[in-house]
Amino acid sequence: MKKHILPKLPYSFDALEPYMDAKTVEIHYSKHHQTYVDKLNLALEKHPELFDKKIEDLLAKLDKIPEDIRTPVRNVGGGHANHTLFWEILSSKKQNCHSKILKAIEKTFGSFNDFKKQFTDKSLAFFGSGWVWLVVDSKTKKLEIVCTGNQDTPLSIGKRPILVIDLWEHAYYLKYQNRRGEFIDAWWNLVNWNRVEELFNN
Ligand code: MN3
Repeated sequence: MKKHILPKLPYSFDALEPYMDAKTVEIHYSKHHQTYVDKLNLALEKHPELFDKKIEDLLAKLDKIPEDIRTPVRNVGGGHANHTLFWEILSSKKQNCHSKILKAIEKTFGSFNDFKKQFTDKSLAFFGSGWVWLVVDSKTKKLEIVCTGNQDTPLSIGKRPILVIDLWEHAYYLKYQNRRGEFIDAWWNLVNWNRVEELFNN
């Protein structure tokens, strides 16, 4: 039986300053994300055979999860997987989008700036708590921008996420309060395009 653990943050709490402040990163990672991991482990104790499966595989087939823990797996399991990707695709080193992912973005959205505008507009317009994603559709292999509420993940609808922004207020409220637009603009400076490229090529 292998319990889920909080993945190591690939940078220090203050590495994303000034765009994302150290206190927000610390609380978001060591409190919010940790709680999702703990609650997921607690739920899986009722069906310990599921500890052998990867979280992505559990979320991809929610209908196969026993009914008594399906909702917690969806909510806190989603919270764990979503935050894992969220941290992974951020970097303290400013990077430009390049290589194959840039070509694919240009092919789908016209230009990088058109993609950035669409992604930003959807993030601004999104109501409530949730996530905006760049995904690869498992069947068509095409890029798409997808929004999900709460802790839902595109994995559950057959789409593979490669970029994501967390639009829950806990992701930005300490520094930006109600100014979600400023947070989204700042977030673009942190995207780890090298990692997004790797995820795209996988
Ligand atoms: Mn969050």
